[in-house]
Amino acid sequence: MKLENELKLILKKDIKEATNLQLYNAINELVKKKAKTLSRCEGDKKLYYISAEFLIGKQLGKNLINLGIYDDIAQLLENNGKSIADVEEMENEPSLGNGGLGRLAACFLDSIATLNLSGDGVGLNYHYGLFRQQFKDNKQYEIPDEWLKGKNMLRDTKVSFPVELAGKTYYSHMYDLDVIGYHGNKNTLHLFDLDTVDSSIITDSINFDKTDIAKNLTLFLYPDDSDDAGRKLRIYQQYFMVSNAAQLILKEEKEKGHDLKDLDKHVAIQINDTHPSMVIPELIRLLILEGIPMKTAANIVSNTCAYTNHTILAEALEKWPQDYLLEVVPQLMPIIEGLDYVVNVAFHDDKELSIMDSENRVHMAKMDMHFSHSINGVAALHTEILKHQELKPFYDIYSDKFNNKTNGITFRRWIMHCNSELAHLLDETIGNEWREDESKLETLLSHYDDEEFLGKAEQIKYNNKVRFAKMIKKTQNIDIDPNSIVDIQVKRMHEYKRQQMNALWLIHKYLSIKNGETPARPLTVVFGGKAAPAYYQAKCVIHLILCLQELINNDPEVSKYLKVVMIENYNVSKSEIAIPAADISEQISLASKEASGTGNMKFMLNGALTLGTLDGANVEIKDLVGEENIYTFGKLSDDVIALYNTSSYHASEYYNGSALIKEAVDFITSKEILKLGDKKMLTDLQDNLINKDWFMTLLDLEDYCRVKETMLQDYENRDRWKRKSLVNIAKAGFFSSDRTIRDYNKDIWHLNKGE
Ligand code: 26V
Repeated sequence: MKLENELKLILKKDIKEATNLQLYNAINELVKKKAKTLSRCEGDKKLYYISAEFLIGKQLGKNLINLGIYDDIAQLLENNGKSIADVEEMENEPSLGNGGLGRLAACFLDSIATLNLSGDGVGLNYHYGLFRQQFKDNKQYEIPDEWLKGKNMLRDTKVSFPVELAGKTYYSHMYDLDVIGYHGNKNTLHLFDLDTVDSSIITDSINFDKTDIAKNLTLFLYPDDSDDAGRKLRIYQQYFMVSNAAQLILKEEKEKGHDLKDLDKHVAIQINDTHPSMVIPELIRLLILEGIPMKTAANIVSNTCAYTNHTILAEALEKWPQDYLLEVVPQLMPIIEGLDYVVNVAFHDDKELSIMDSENRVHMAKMDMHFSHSINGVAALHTEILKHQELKPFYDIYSDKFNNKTNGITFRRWIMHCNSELAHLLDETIGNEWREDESKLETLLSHYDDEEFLGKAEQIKYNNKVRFAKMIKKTQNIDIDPNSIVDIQVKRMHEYKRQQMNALWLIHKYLSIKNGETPARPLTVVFGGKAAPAYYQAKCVIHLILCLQELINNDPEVSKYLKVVMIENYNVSKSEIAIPAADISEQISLASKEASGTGNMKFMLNGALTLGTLDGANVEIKDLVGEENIYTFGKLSDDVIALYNTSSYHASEYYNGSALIKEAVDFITSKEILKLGDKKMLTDLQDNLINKDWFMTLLDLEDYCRVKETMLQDYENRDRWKRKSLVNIAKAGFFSSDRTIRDYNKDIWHLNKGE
């Protein structure tokens, strides 16, 4: 049947007559109908990717692309006076993740299905995803984001498992989401939920009774873990997730008639950071209940499970107090103690290797490393730091288990959907094979001097700036000039990511314009990102940026040349509008601290040039594009690690030793800023920079200012800049998550025999 007729049949009216919401619901039904006809991805082995976060973003556009009908539907709507973008806007955004880790899981599911590998995701169906961020008085406020209201893509299933929490049995409810591969078959994302969850326990903002498990278990994504009740709830959530996962896996294995002793031959489990680590003792426990001896069970599980580390920040490595585990999951403690005993016997009570420490805390990552067959970092530098620094004692005993899997992004969302104009220009220029085979992007290099391509790409960048400017005008009523250079730093707010360094540069720039040094071309500096509700320092940085936004945009002398935008409630959909508009991609973390970054890859693919430290995957970007097509600055990771090891970094020396630094830091509490902001927050931020500065902002500030200035000057050589941009696009193929997933499969999962 023709698409038009199919759609009308569901709509029961003319497309012209339908509202955008009716169209959204109808097209959504059409997607579900088409997904039903797809085959499941099959293989010799099945992967279960367990993750507490799947930051899947809006589904409609991506599904239409993967079904190969996006352009047809867009045309059909246009012929009827409607716009696909307006219809896509009707979908509630599922914010089931915090940032990079959750978004990576979503990109991976897309690639696993696209490569026709059999692999399902397993996670939780949070009723409220990450909070919605609102700005008032130049501060962040958090409000609940009820993404499940209205129609959505979830499929109700009858599947339910009993899960024991603190001695009480709860019955789960599984919801499924189709994961449609690009021009391919489908897998499933299983999200577990509890029917008794009740949003009436929310008091104000995102606060709620953290002790009422029946009502709060899957209510929110990672509730604030700054107090004990919050931390305990995280254990409840994690166990609920992995117990369901383990039961689902064993059920499917039994249904296939497989012997559970052969689990590792039929199943691969990827543990996404330590949040799902309890799947190891839980599976062992269930196998023991099936009559398999503990030692054999532990071996089977080790051969099945693989662990991915996503951070070297010590505070982010989970350690659970034994008391909490005894209270919430008493059935697991004997298993964990047994595993700890095995480790202690094998390694002669070496405390560095023990799962339990002297304060009776259970180190989840250590359990993962002992009882899985693969340990991977997420970028080359990150894996090296894990091997030789953070996890060295484990690398010494398990060197064979360590491997690197540099992150990637799905090109379906991060160019085909968010920048369809550029995608079509690529088709026109190098053919459309790059859509199935990312390595073909490199053929764009032969168009290095192709003025027609360069001109068209420049025009598309301009169009994307216009689209971005419209969004900012509509949502925040700020005017930005599409002829300006657009410089963007979007990511979670964290001191190690150093948004504060960019803000200090902004002050420096503001003061120099005030001083009569006017730039050659206007500049728009864009920030976006949420701070964890309990993360005070990050909130102070947001506060400073919002004060600067108010000061600079309202200064008639300066705003001709410089505009500041802090995007409110930055999320996946807003990133899809922002990233294609960028000229400059800010990736300025303190070297050694950003495990990989994935935003850096999205900007590169969309033709922005990176301004960054040699951290995470920036190192690999540099290796691919060459020194002349990236702007790097700052101390190297080895220097930074040495500074930490010798405690020899003192921010005050940098503050006192540089007029530029002193002037910028002092301005944080200038009368101009204090007029707009909260004295305590601004003073605390300033004090912290001068007296603590744990993530060494002042160390790199001068070099950052120098290189950023060079970059802005270089922008004026348009011919060269456009070519640099071309090289970035051409070399981005390596960062396709299809490549990453092929590597996981080849080295870790082996989902098909002979592969
Ligand atoms: C978690 C926490 C939790 C408590 C306190 C501070 C803190 C700091 C960082 C984190 C992040 C945990 C893991 C994570 O999201 N890592 C990100 O994973 C991305 C995908 O691999 C990677 O690109 C990012 O560089 C990495 O930060």
